[in-house]
Amino acid sequence: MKPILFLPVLLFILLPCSGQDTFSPAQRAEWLRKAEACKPKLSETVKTPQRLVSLNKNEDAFQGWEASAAGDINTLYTSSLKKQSGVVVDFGEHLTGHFSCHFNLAGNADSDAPVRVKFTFGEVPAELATPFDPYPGGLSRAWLQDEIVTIDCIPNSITIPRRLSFRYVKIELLAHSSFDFKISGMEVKAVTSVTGTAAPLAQGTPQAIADIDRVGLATLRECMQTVYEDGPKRDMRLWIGDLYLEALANTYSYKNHDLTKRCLYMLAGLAAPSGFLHATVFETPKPHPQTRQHILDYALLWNVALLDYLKTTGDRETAFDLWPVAAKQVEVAKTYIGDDLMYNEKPVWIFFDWRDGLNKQAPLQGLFVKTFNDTYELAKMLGKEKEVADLPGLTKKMIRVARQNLYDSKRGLVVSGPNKQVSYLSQVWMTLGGIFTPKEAQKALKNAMATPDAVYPGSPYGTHYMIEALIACGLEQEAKDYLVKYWGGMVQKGADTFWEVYDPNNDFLSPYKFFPVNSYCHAWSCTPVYFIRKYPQIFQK
Ligand code: RAM
Repeated sequence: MKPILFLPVLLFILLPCSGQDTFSPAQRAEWLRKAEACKPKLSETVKTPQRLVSLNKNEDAFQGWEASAAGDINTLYTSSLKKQSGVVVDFGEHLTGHFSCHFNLAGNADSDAPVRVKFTFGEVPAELATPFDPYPGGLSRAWLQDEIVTIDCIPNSITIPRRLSFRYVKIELLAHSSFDFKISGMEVKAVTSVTGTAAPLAQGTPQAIADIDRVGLATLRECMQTVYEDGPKRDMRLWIGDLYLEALANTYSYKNHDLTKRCLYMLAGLAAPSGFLHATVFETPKPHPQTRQHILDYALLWNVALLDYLKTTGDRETAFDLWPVAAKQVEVAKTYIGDDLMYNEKPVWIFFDWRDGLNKQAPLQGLFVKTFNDTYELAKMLGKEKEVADLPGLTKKMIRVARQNLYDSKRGLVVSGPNKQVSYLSQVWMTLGGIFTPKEAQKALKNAMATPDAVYPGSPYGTHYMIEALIACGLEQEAKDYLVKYWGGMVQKGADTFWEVYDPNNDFLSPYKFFPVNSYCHAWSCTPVYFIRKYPQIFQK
């Protein structure tokens, strides 16, 4: 009898340690079903090339290369391709979609051998002018969009199997026989899930702002596919950090709230057995996570995004449904907090920005507090506050500890980590976490900006939160100036869509050791759309 009596007790003890799932299979299946039900249809628009361009070295151009007009597309279409190998075609705007073209005979010789053509698709000019090999990058070489096609017999039409993301395409002949042939009919079936159009800005909006808004809208449109992708060239997938910022911009522009809902559900359905959300998930062949890929700050931001979704849409059903996931992220967060109520150094990826050497201690403390406050607010809206009754007390203590340990009141800013690093993002997250008073926040942000060796954001992602913090503490003019200088800087350097990484002082900055593999249409950089439209009194005058 004894073993039988003991079995349930034993199971109860063993299961949580042996990988028992936090969420039931039925619950996960339901979340994924709801994600699928919100899957948008992609619209397809046929786009054709606008002109030929030549790539010229120019030290003043972005990354040292510019594309200048080099003739009509018909010049290419009407004469032999054999004399034009290396030609660069400009579609005139950033496109995401499927490329096809025709090959026709020119002259009276028959096609007697295969022709091999290399197409290189680029989002920015330098991508086409920089040799890819030997490849020094840290990510797969296959992200780069050079595609070799062999055409056995001409006439023929080809379609590149991959979905591509580009404005320019370089065409090089790798092998051919003596017969002559021409290329023609190049087109892209451009795809996006955006349906509506964004409202026009107020009359009299400064041109610099209108330009930034236009490029931001194009960036968002390109990234809104069947999920909020991070970048249509790379990584073509859903990341929590990108989702949150795209959702903000979408709220003030295209208003496709179902896409936000889909992404929140998909991430929930694919959380790890521990309940910890994966930082990134894939849609195909069926939705699955990048297993064990967690980013602590991203998991916390999912809660922030859910609260924002509820406030935006009033969709209580979804928020109720997903509440257990939000509650779980708080529990996960607590495992990274030590007895001293600061990050306990337990290993995990903490992101906040692409900037080498950025110390994350202070930013994380600020985000812990912000997330706990936001989660409590969410709980109250859903009548769930009893489940997280400890949060108000905990955040109070964490604020006190942050002020004691990180705030250098003499210098008027917070420092982070053992070397007491001064960074913009430390002040930013103390501001967003409500750890500073607005006055202290103003002083800290100004002080950081006035400190020559302070670590400043290296990507539009980090810069987004900088603008948010400047606005939050009332530094509206500074927010506007910063936004215009930073995103306007990209516009001036020729951006059709905003970039993954941008440091005004270094065009070649790359987290992947090779700038051509950076993404030049990156979701998290679209947020001027949100700022400009949410705060017309700051930006539209
Ligand atoms: C980059 C991705 C994505 C981002 C992660 C952290 O590799 O492009 O945008 O969320 O890093």
